[in-house]
Amino acid sequence: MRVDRLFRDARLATMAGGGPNGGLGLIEDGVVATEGGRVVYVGARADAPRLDPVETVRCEGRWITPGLIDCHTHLVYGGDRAHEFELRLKGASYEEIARAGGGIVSTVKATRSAKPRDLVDQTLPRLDALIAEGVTTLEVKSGYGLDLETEQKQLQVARSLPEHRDIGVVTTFLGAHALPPEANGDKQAYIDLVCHKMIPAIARHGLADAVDAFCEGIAFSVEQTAKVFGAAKAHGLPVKLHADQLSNLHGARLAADHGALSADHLEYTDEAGAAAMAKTGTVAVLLPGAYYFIRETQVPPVAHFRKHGTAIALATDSNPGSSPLTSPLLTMNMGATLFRLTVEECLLGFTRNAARALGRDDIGVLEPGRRADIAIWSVEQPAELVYRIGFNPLYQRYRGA
Ligand code: DI6
Ligand code: FE
Repeated sequence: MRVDRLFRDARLATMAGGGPNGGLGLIEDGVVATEGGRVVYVGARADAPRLDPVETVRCEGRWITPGLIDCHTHLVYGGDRAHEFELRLKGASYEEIARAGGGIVSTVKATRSAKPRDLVDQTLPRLDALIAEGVTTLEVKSGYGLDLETEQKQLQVARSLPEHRDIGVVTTFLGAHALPPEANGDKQAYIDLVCHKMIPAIARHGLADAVDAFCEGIAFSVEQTAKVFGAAKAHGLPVKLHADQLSNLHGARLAADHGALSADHLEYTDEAGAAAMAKTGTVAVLLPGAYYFIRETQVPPVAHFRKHGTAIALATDSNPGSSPLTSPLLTMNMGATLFRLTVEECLLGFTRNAARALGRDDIGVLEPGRRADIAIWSVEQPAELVYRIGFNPLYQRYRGA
């Protein structure tokens, strides 16, 4: 069989098979053959058909995984919040900072005033950090515009990133992230704007692959979130949710009831929420970077996810306020150390289950027919990808067509 590229002398973690949170699909002395940007063969060298490659990549015993998928980021925004971080370290409270014009509103201001080109320039170093650790697809949320024009600008910038780097981008509209200052505290009116003006326009222009909301005391209620989900569905867009991050508003159940692709954060989710998610196949996206950075102490209910078979994914949640993190490898280490996830759960969380959280069945697993998105690692065993802190063993990264 003639193929574009043959990866040989490799050890493979294909991520195929197993239950919702198990099954790395390990193959010793494996090969991967790709043609037209897709995987055409993956398996043991001994079982492979005769392959006639244009290019051969000798992996010298290194490990191959699918390219990593960061399924929850807020990567595109203006400005930064380092100064606010300094103030917090000196004892300022979140409220004091917000009253002094800081917090999420300062990022909204900086994002509104940035030209698209400036946003691209500010985003690329963060994107490069992800790419350097093997990321081949990422999700980017809006939510720092909070008006139609800026939300569209954020999504357009996110959609343009593949013009600058070899990366796959999935976009999510997060208009219901926070209340903009001009709403003068009227959450209901702002949610009406999101539902009746923003979602229809964003759907019409094809700018988002999904719709997300922040359901929380400091953000939007269950009823307001349900309205956003209704509008998303009316425009054919799947939904996701920032749920139960700071308190249990039963966001996990709400997400499951709406057939959401994922519910994310979930520190305060209860067993009923975890069970409801398992039933609808809603993925639990855990974000240890935010847990760490805001010094949360409530751990997400991992035992309940395991018991009910709720698929677990992991992501950086890269954002300027609660998770200024651009390292999937450190995120996996945090998932293991802080949430006691297993090595399998961490690796599946950045591959197969991350793909599910984005509703994608063409990435996240190495198997025939899927995209040839591949990361090659200079490690002796997959556990090293989770075990090390601040060390990057990526050898090569490939993206299919
Ligand atoms: N949850 C968070 O932790 C961030 N957004 C969200 O929905 C906070 C974002 C920020 O402070 O900029
Ligand atoms: Fe987030």
